[in-house]
Amino acid sequence: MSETIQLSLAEVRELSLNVLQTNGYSEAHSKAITDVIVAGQRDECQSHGLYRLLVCVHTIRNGKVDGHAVPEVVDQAKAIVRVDARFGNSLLAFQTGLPHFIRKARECGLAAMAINRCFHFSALWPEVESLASEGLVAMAMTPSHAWVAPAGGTKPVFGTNPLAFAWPRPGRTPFVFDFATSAIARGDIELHRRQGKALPEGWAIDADGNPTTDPLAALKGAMLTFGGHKGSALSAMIELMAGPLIGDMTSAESMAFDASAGATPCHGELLLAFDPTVFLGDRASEYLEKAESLFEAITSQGARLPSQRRYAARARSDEAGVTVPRALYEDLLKLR
Ligand code: NDP
Ligand code: PYC
Repeated sequence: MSETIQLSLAEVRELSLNVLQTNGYSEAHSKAITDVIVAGQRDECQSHGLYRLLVCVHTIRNGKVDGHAVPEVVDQAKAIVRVDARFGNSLLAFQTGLPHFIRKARECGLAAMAINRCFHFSALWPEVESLASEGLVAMAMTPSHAWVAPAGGTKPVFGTNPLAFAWPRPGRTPFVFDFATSAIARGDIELHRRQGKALPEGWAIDADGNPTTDPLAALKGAMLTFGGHKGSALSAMIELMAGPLIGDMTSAESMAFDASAGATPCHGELLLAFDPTVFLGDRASEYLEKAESLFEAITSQGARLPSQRRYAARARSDEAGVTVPRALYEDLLKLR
């Protein structure tokens, strides 16, 4: 029997909705989560596609997330919208705040959206990509659980703390990057463990502070930041900006709040949006066109843009569906 199974995107959607609703997520939360799970699987982001349903179910079965929470929008300031997720998942809170956030960015030229008290499991690129589709330049960042040691240290302090950026390219898919400030997302280490595969060197240390390629030892020890002290500093910035600045938990506080339940991290998220038409007025399209020479200088020498792999995967999946590990599919069927 093949170790993988082929599913259409409609089948992925139906499976996700079924698993989430059966396990107690409201219709609104199930739809918001499913949109992002389907997008992750479609774009072959394995650590944040269907696999995440296992974590969503574990989180609600542990009584952590409120599967029926209704997010509340607070008009914090002229350029700041706050969304209180009320201990629900972040994605419905994002969707709820989005129209207010876009309106403020268009009125003020730049705006921030702070999402508070949310359980957050998802990739950030769908969020910044949706802002770029509105013609906005966007950034997003969030802490997670304290799994990552600072450069030069051995004890976890930071989360895997992703940072995402999107730049709109009229007539083309936007320039988007989205990465953990750890060497790799935690989800990828978990996938290596599920598949019994060794980790590449440089991702993690064991509980005694020694380098390890064993995923289990890494999960019990600490992950490392990408780029040594540079990733470490960026990770600290994300802790501060998407933690204390918006009145929410750091990764260490999220970990303490979890109390060893192994649930999705609970904390805040900060998003920023910039409207080029306010910065530049009627020169906006001229300068967006000028920006294209940067992308041309990258791709013309054979280097690729971030998200190029994802967009290619998207085109393939839209045409032919997705390939899913059979073991994961069978684990998910048990959750319906
Ligand atoms: P990766 O290291 O796989 O990729 C990060 C980025 O780098 C992507 O934009 C990718 O584009 C780009 N990239 C990769 N290789 C190249 C290359 N050779 N040239 C140019 N660009 C390249 O991601 P991570 O493991 O760090 O993160 C994966 C996901 O996990 C992210 O979406 C992140 O948001 C999510 N995450 C979420 C967390 C949360 O708390 N919610 C915590 C941590 C991570 P492409 O996709 O096209 O390959
Ligand atoms: O993969 O690092 C990760 C992660 C943490 C929270 C959601 N994803």
